[in-house]
Amino acid sequence: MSYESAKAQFADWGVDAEAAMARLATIPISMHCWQGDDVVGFETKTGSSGGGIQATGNHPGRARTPDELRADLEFAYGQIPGSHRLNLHAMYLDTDATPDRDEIEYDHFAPWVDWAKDQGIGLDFNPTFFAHAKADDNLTLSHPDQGIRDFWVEHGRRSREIADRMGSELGSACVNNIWVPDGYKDIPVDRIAARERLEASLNTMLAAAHSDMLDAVESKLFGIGVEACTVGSHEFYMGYAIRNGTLLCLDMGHFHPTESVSDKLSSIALSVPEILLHVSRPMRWDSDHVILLNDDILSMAQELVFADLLDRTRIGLDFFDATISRTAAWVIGTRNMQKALLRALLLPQARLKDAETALDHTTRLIMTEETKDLPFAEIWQEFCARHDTAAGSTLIDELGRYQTHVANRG
Ligand code: RNT
Ligand code: ZN
Repeated sequence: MSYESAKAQFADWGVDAEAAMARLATIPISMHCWQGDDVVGFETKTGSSGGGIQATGNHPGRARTPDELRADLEFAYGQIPGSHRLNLHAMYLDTDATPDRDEIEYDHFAPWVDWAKDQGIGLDFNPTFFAHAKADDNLTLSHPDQGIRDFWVEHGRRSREIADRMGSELGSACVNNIWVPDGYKDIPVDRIAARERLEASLNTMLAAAHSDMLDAVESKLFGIGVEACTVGSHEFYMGYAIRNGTLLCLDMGHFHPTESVSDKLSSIALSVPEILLHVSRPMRWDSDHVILLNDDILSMAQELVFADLLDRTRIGLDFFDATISRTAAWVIGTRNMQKALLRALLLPQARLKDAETALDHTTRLIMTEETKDLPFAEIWQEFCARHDTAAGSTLIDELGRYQTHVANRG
């Protein structure tokens, strides 16, 4: 089928395929640097990620240096149509210096900013509160020891300064997302004290006003090793974000598996100005599998479009699979997020809403089911062609060639 006849089929439903593609091209997806190297980072020390998160697998080709990671990212961006950002973690500094986490400065990240300018992309940032000796107890900002809390507060304070400078250098506000692993393996007896400490640390960390960065806070249900209690729970951060005007980050792997994260968007949007997403695919736990074009992602995209939340939601990704080509993982996952958004933009939204308002649930069901047969693939292929990116089986060759090229990395 040609693009023109596909476009005509959408027009029969009152949908403008050109407008959908034009909108999709403006939605940046913030690709996470950590899929490229299994969440290891470029600090001099070695160690596991810790904090209850883990990349499993040993596929060849892991990026070992900032230059390798940037080369991989450039390749991946070349296979992804539309608009891009990069989400960096503080452990991905690019410098010969060896600062501890409480000593990081903008200069340690300046090469990333120069590169982002060349690429014409925006940057987002994250303080790294794991994979460090002072986080070995899985307690950081809520640690009972004031000295440890101060260390992490300083790390977070500096991260905000770095994010702010990145935002001003690039002319695009940098989201600085705070996730801490803090929690208890077994049942704590003073939960409120831990939460009061986390709150006080956050308040100190966030005290300075910055104009080119946005603060986000990320909740979690549980992690490996912190089964009994997560200090930064959903309720904790929902309240914190509302009271302090920060973004709330929803990671799709951070809720009970039967909860629908897409259903939360419209409720949360009534109370917080902006939302950050970590689009992910949990399998039985927060396993961070590469996102598929499945119902969870499609509903997420549909909520963003139908509830008109695209302008106040930052779409970030959070998955890491070390058993497959890491560049392919980025490309497949990011394209799936875009495909889901395109599908949502191609639905007859007004007619669906009219049927629901009229309590005509029969027509609503006919429409949701019949529109599943529309030729979404042709519009996606046209979008890829207009952005000079491969689609369909040619993508296999592109991704395979690059993987062969990086497979001999040690
Ligand atoms: C951990 C959180 C967090 C991390 C990244 C690396 O469960 O999802 O967002 O995955 O910061
Ligand atoms: Zn996350």
